[in-house]
Parts: sequence; structure tokens; C-alpha cells
Amino acid sequence: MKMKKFFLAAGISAAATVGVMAQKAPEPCGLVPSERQLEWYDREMIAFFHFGLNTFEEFVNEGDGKAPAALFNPTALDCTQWMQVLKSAGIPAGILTAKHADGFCLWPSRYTDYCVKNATWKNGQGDVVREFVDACEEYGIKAGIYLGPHDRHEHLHPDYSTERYKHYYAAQLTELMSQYGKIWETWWDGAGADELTTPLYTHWHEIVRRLQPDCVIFGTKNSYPFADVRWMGNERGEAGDPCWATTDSVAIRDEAAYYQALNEGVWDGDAYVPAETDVSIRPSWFYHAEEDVRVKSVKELWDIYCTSVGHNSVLLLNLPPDRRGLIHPTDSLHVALLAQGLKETFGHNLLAGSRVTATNERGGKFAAKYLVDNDKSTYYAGRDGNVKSDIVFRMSKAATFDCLMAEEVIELGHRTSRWSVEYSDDGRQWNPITEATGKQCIGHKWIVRFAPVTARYVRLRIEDGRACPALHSFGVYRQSELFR
Ligand code: IPT
Repeated sequence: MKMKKFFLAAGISAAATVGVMAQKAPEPCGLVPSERQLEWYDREMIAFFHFGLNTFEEFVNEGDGKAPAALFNPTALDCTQWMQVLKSAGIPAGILTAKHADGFCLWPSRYTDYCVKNATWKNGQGDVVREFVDACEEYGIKAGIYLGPHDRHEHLHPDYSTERYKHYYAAQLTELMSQYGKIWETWWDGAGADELTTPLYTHWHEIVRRLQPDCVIFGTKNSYPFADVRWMGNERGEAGDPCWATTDSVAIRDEAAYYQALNEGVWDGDAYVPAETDVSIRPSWFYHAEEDVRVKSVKELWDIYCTSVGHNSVLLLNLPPDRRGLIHPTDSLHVALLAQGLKETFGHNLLAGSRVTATNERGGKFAAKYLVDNDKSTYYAGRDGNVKSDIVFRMSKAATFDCLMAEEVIELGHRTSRWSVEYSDDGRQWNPITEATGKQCIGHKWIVRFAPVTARYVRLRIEDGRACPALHSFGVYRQSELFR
């Protein structure tokens, strides 16, 4: 009797061990994001602040470096107002153009007179970068710095050479990376910067890494080898479909192929460099009062959100301060309404509480039901070696939806490469959602919109991939009235 009990206990524990084995997390496959890239993905949105001498000139966006420094004179600069705008828009980070292409510096640099030291503003005693980072700190916003590599003012210097400029830029980079606390991102614009070769960036890159190890580097063209995140190929806010985080490490010679690789990524590329989507809320990068009536509408911002954040990218949205040094009320209203619309849309996953079954389920803590538990720490995964899965959601009653969102476990690499979504009244006859048929990329977040559908069943079909699926979430939603 005693022996029998013993065996029984042993048998149970052996079975339990097998169960635990089967629930081991899937191995990562292919290239995976670094800690810096994971932190960056989590931001989802970043604000861009184009501010400088151009703000005070008539319709100039790329000054020639000859405008007098005295022109810089914001009448009511208040960076805490910028932060309030970010807070109401749910944007957790901001990047300031400390120096744009005209070469004018928003901080009192020891290495040039073409800076706030000679501005009318505060009798030359001001420091916009300081006010910016202090406001960021106060509001819990992550500060980033754009130090334009291309510098038209320095080009006017009689002794200009790229070697001389290499050291000038290095000295300024050192000031910014060492005197202003933690810097979360630096932006190496490729515009006008073709003569600045990769060896120069090698030198500058060492400075960033030494002084700010966690700083995300936006790189393009000759700074591409150092990029944590890449340019996405246009300034319209339209990341590709697909938009793989993986791409080719060397810029392809052929122009068209290069732009495609920026916009769509490369599925079997040899580098993990996700796309950042820079776009302005206005036609121009700098503020011009004439454009107050051309601020992108809430609906346009929602479109951009869908083709950036919803295309496995991060949105870098430009909100240029005006001549007072404040964000214009139309811009702040529109981003606040975007945030409200996002909350209204994604606040309620219509699949929450539905019964979930999958043809490919790893089981245990990786069950398919975790797709709809609204918990970032759990996820669904399939069995090793099985890249497909049909996942059926049965809601308690029919619901109307016009939008869907999927999120992959990006730490485990791009896995799924083909997927579709269907709906049904009875769970037997399925209708495709055309816009969500033959999709490729999921990544951090993928959003698809379509004409409203009413159904009780939804089926997510994972049709291909390089490893078993691993997804944090899947949901269907009704778009906020603000977006329709
Ligand atoms: C464009 C640059 O060519 C690219 O490298 C990147 O810096 C991008 O700007 C940032 O938006 S130039 C622009 C006029 C398309």
C-alpha cells in the first residue's frame, strides 16, 4: 500500500515535469532588439521641437547661416508649456533642435559666437537647452537632442575643412552630452550632410557611447552603421507595409532599393534597425504663422498614427514652437484630441472576455487566452516547429468593429511573416477582412482599419513565419468618433 502510494506520487510528479517542459518559453529567433531599442519602442510617440533662428525669419526652414544671432528673441519662452502639451497628448519624450542646418546654437557653446550668447533674448544670458532639459526632468519627459551634422554657418568660416569641423562638432557634442543630464536620443539628420563620411561619425559615435550609453542614435546615410533606429524613407508619416525592424546594414547603391529598404525593412536583413517616422504637424518643420490654418487635423494625425505606430514604427511628431516660444493652441488641441481618440478606441478590446481556442497552442502560461487579457507581461505562443495557427475568438454576443491591432513579442524576434483576419456569425462560415488579408509584418504593433463589420466570431490566421508565433495581444476595436 505504501509502495503504491509512492509510485502514484512519483507518476504525478513525472507528468507535472513534462507539463512544465512543454511550457518553456520559445527561443528567440533571428535578430532581436537591444535594451535601447526596446526602451525606444515603448515610447511609441516622441515630440520633435524645431526651434531656432528660422522661427524668426519669413518662411525659412533651412537658413543659410547668415541671419544675425540677434534675431533670436522669443517673447514668452516656456518649455514647461511644451511639456504640458506632451502630458495631455501622452507623449513621453521630446527632441529639441539644439542646432539646425543654419548652425545657430540654442545653448551658450564655448566654441562659437553664433548662438544664444548673441541673441536679443535674455540679453544673451539664456540657454534654451537648459530650460528644455529642466522642464523635461520636472515633467518626467525623456530629453533628446538634435545636433545638426550639416552646418551652413561653419561652412562660411574661411578655414573650413571637414577635419576642422570634425573637432568642432565633437566639442559641441561633448558639451551637450555631458552638461545636460541624461539624453535619451540623438538625431543625425542626413539632410545636406553627404560630405560627412562614416569615419567622422565613428569619432562622434564614440563620444555619444562614452558619455550616454543608453542614448538612442537616429542614423541615416553615412551615420547608418551606428544607428539604433533608421530613417523610414519619407516625411509624410507613411511607414511601409510591411515595415520590418530588420534591414540591410549597408546602404544599397540603387536609389529605389535603398528607399524601399528604409520604408519596408528587409525580412532577412542582417541588421536590427527599426524605423522612426519623422513628420511635422504642419507643412513646414519650423513655425510660420501662415500655416496656423494648415495644422494637420485629428483625423490626419490618426492616419499617421496608424501608418507609423501601427506599422511597427515609432512616431516622431514635430510640434514647432512659435515666436513666443510656445506651442500654438491648434497644435496642442489636435494632439490632445489624438490622445483622447486613442484612449476611446483602444481602451476597450471587444474580444476581452471571449472564449479563445487555437490550433497551435504551447499551453500553460502561453495559452491563447492571454492574447486578450490586457496584460503586457503575458503572451500567447505556439509549439516549437509549428509556424501556423488559427486562433478563434467567440464573443458573448455580436459586436461591431472597424479596426484591429496585433502585437508580437519583439524580444523574440520577427517570427510571423504572413497573417489574415476573418469574421463569422456562426463560427463555420468565414468572411475575409480584405484589408487584413495576406498581411506580413506584426512587430511591436500592427493596426489595420476597415469598414465596420458586425460579427460574433473573429479568426486570426497565422499563415507563415520562421518560428512558432508569439504574440502579446490581439484585439478588434471600434474607432473613436473623433477619428471617423
Ligand atoms: C532627408 C535626408 O536625406 C535623410 O537622410 C533624413 O535625414 C531625412 O531627411 C529626415 O527627415 S532630406 C529631406 C528633405 C527628405
